[in-house]
Formats: sequence, C-alpha cells, structure tokens
Amino acid sequence: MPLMIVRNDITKMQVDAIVNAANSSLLGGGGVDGCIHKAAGPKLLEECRTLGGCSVGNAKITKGYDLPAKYIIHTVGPQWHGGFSNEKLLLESCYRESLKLAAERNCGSVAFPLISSGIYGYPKDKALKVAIDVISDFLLNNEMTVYIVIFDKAAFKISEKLFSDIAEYIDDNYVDLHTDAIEERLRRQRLESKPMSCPEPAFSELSCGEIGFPCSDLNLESVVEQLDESFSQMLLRKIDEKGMTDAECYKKANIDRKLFSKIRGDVHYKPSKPTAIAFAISLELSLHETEDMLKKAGFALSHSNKFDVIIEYFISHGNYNIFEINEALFAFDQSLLGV
Ligand code: AR6
Repeated sequence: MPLMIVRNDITKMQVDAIVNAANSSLLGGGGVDGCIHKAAGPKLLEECRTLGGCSVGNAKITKGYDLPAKYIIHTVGPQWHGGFSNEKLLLESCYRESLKLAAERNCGSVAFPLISSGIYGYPKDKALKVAIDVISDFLLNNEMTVYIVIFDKAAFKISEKLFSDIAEYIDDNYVDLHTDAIEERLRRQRLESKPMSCPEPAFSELSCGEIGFPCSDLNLESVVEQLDESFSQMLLRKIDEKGMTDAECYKKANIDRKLFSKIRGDVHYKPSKPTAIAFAISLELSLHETEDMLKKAGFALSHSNKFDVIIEYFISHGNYNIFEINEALFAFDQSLLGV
C-alpha cells in the first residue's frame, strides 16, 4: 500500500530512508532529531557538519549509519506562528523536497514523522493534512511506499467534528443493534417471522426453473460454468464505465501496481475485504454498488462491525477520500484500507 499511517518510533522503521525533522544547523536537537542522532550514532553528526546547514522548507540527505534505514533525509520545518507566515507552503515544501531526494536515490520506501508538529508547534491535525495531501499527490506519479509515522496516539486526532460525527453514526448504527431494548427485539422478531421480500434461497432450495437452467442441465458442472460476473470482472467493467485508467483507479485506491496486475490477470482473484472496499471507494460506488462488489469477493458490510459502519458513514456522506477514511479508521483503532 503506497501510503500508510503507522504508530511507531521512526528509528525502528525498516525502510530505505527515514526523514528527520531537523533545525537549520543540521547539528542535532531534541524531539525526533535527538532520537535519530542517538540511534544512528556519532558518525551522523560528522557527516551533518559537512552539509553547511539547510534552509526552512529544504532537505539534505545523509547515510543512515546504525539505523535500519539506508538514508536519512533531513528537512527543516517551519515554526508555527499562527498560520500567517507561510507555514503551510513551507511545510508542503519539506515533504516535496524530501520525496524528491528519496526518488533521486531510488528509494522504494520512506518514512516521515509529522514534521513541525512537536517543538515547532504546528497543530497536529493540520500537519497531518499537509503530509497526506503532498504525499498522495506525489504518489500519483511515483511508485513508492510512504509511511507517516505517528509517535503517540494521544497526539493523533482527526478533527473533533469528524470524530464526533462518526462516533454518533457508530452509536446509531452499531450500538443499536447490540441493545436488547424490547422495541428492537420485537422489530427483529417481526422481521424474522416475515418472509423476505427479496429472498435469496440457497441453491438446494431452488427448483430448476427458478435458477434459469433447463432441468436436464441442472448439474454442478453446468452451474459452475454459469457463474455471475466475478470481482475482478466487475472491477474492470466499473473502471471502464467510470472512464478511469487502471492507474488512476489503483492509485486512488491506495493499492500498489503489482497487486492490481494480479487482480487484473486472474478472473477469480479473491481480494481481502479492505482491498475490495478500497476499490469501491476509488470508483466512488454507491452503498448499494459497494455491497454488490463486496458480495462478489464473499464479503458484506455489517452493522455488527465498527470498521464496516465507518466505511458506510463515509460512503453515505459521499466522502471518497481514502486518506481521510484511513485517518478515521486509525482514530477508531481499526485496520486501514488498501492493504
Ligand atoms: N518517532 C516518530 N515520531 C517522533 C519521534 C520518534 N522517535 N519522536 C518525536 N516524534 P519534533 P519539530 C514526533 O519536535 O516540531 C528538534 O529540536 C513528535 O511527536 O521532533 O519539527 C529539531 O532539532 C512530533 O509529532 O520536530 C528542531 O529544532 C513530530 O515527531 C525542532 O526540534 C515532530 O516533532 C523541530 O521541531
């Protein structure tokens, strides 16, 4: 998955390059800078001394020394002055310049801390949005796996409003189903005793006419030959119908090219549920179409599952921004899409 938000200590990341939130001297400091220098060892400072510092919004690269990462990209974020001193532009530039250096060194994977969001005071939610916007823009034209590493969960917050809207939606749709209120039980009983208006009988309950095969053809082999459209067939059909290219679709789904090729090449490919949902989001399918697509992969959206309710919240609000969805899933301790 090209962009992932993970909770970790960045010095432990097994990637080609990690990014350091440095100051313009590049000679070390507190926060993540201090952790990186400590973990990389004294040779890092020796190399940093040769670099002649770095201006705000720019980046320089060194070796990784004792770190698992091969390179360290040092970038200098802006200090927060209330948002009136070009902070956003400068922070965007930090991400862009760092990614540019990583691409020049052919890095396949890079991990970023939330630059400027500690000692430099940039509000974390705004800093995260800048990170996501610039990185996802970059990934539209570059093959790379990029991690945003969040150090402490308490510090990671989606906006209060979004969080409370989703929490309310979960309460309405998830908790309700788990209450034993008399009204709810009666409603369920009524539903259970009523024949469904659109039944989907098990195959064994069908008479030959109902399934659309002449009786003589009703053997397992012929039924198996007349399967419905598969997940991958539906995916490719929807990509065409939406006028998208394959690359637009898998990038928007935050899925890597190799996985997409596998799906394209195998008509019976069975994706994981997060992958199937990621494609539904990328294609901006309605809730009904999403359920149809999931069914083809053997899944459903259920109100007994927090992950599903969050997905349903976003689709029913017409919000198909996979990175925002992932932020919300992360905030509610759920696995992320596109894996
Ligand atoms: N792994 C991942 N993230 C971390 C780690 C870690 N080990 N340690 C801290 N963070 P900061 P800044 C997070 O203050 O705001 C230094 O003195 C932290 O929670 O490191 O850009 C430099 O020399 C926060 O979200 O960097 C500069 O003088 C984020 O990393 C100044 O601080 C960035 O916090 C730079 O300040």
